[in-house]
Amino acid sequence: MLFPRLPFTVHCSRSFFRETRMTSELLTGAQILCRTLLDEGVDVLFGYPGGAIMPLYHALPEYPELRHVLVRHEQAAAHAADGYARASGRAGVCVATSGPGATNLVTGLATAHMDSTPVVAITGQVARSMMGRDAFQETDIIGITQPITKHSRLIEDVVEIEEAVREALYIAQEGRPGPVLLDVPKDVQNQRGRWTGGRTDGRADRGSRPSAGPTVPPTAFEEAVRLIASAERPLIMAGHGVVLSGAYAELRVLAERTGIPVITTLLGISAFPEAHPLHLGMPGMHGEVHVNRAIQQSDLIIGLGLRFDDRVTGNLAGFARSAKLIHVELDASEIGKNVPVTVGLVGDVRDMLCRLLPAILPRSCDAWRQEIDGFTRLREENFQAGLSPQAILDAISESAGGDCTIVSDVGQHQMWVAKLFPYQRPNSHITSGGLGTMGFAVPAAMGVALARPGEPVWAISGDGGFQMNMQEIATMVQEGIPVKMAVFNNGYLGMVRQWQQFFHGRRYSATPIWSPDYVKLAEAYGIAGYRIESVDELQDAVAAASATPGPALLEFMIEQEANVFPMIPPGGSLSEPIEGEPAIRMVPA
Ligand SMILES: Cc1ncc(C[n+]2csc(CCOP(=O)(O)OP(=O)(O)O)c2C)c(N)n1
Repeated sequence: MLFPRLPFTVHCSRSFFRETRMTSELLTGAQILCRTLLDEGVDVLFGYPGGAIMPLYHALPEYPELRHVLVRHEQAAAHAADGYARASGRAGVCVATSGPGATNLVTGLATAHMDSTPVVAITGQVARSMMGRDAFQETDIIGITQPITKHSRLIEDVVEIEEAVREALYIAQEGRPGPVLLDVPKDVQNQRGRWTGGRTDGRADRGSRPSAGPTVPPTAFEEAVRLIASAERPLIMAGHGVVLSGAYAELRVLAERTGIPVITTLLGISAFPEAHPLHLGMPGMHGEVHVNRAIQQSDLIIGLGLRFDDRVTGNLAGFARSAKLIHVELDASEIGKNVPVTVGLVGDVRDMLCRLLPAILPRSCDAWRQEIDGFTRLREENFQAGLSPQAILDAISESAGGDCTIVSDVGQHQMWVAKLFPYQRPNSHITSGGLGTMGFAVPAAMGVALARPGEPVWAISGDGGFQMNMQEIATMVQEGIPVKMAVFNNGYLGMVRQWQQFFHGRRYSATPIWSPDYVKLAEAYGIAGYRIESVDELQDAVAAASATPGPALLEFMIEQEANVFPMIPPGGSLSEPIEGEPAIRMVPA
């Protein structure tokens, strides 16, 4: 498919801009910003221009190696930077103007904060002389984002820029990653200064993730080894920290040497091969019954890089009451925050496993595994024969030879995607876990696609979440980003409808949702569009979309009132799963 030609490419001659760059001795703050980003290895910015960030946009054409992706909404810029970061392991960078541009980033920054993703946001600010006067498009974005950033900084003079950019990238990626915001007043972007080109701090290159945390006493390792050797019903719970530290091989060695079954949390999915005989599945609110039951009967949980949040534990008072806990976690403040620990190992998961593994002796857990095999395994059987999520996900996996990245949105489809897709490669499942941000999938998938060029990337959304950021199709067309977008259309805000069905007497208040004709929508954007209504059409449509070189949109007409089972009711214990619609009951206000 041909992408539309863009008029602006003919307006700027790159050689002209290069010349300007080489001859000027003193650079503007905006030029220093671009140079430093490049020097730190940044190759793509997701952004949207406006008054207070115009000097940066004026400088950008001089740095063609710094690709700028013009999104259609700043929220998408933050999610795209987040997706880029999750897929590459390196910070993603987004740019916005002051005021509404900056505030549009907020949801994306909160999403990155909750899921520990390294994102650097650069916002324009009104000129220093105008600050504090309620100037046009002035907003206190540092104040607004303070609770949802790891670090933020107002740059008050051009001399700070170079060091501030290096520091921002370092802080975003160092230790437990997170978002960082740099607010740059317009006149500082225009101020002239010198670019030193030197890494003054001697810190590690961009992309590395030095481990933090206090020294772990050897006795803690000894205790962990002893517990692992003697437990009768041990489990490994692998979280996002395994992905962030890249501890795939170490996790596998630990599991295979000991025979300990592995559970993967929503953000831990694809940290361990889905089809591995030791893989049990996902725990928590929508976790499989046998997984939650194993947790409840376990005598030792080895938690690797996870927070034990409420969606995983259910009611804390009833969580894994017979289990001791070894908690391996980079962020010391997570140890003991939700669940009492027996041994806390504070450090990067991979580093900690590398230190632990030499002392771990082979053992087996055959009796325990047989016991778990005997637990009920509930499948998604509430789907009538037809276009089930399983069939759709199998077709997608098959079309990519089992090797693609799935970026999911939030809702029922997210749970199906988490539980039913046969993930084969590490870090191939990307979703907004902590904040549960609808509208995440489409823009985040753009970032993933740029971080993994040439690899198949699918964004899977519900009809609600897709409509929150579907404007980004235009970005994909303009930039030639070949994401395949799947919409699971059930005509409802499905997950909320399910709660209404279960806990609000089937009062479907504001959950039926109308959709446009997605095939025509695709056509309007000049991309391939498919509506799939039956299983018979599935293989051909998915294969055709996969073979399309550019973006494609597929609408899957799924059953309208199917539910995600099993489900632990909010506030309930993991021991009390709902496996069908409960007797009608209302949630107290
Ligand atoms: C931005 C945002 N607004 C509201 C919610 C609350 N919420 C969670 S799931 C959901 C329904 C999602 O519906 P849809 O996108 O159609 O997916 P489905 O559940 O049908 O698969 C809603 C409204 C949210 N998570 N994020």
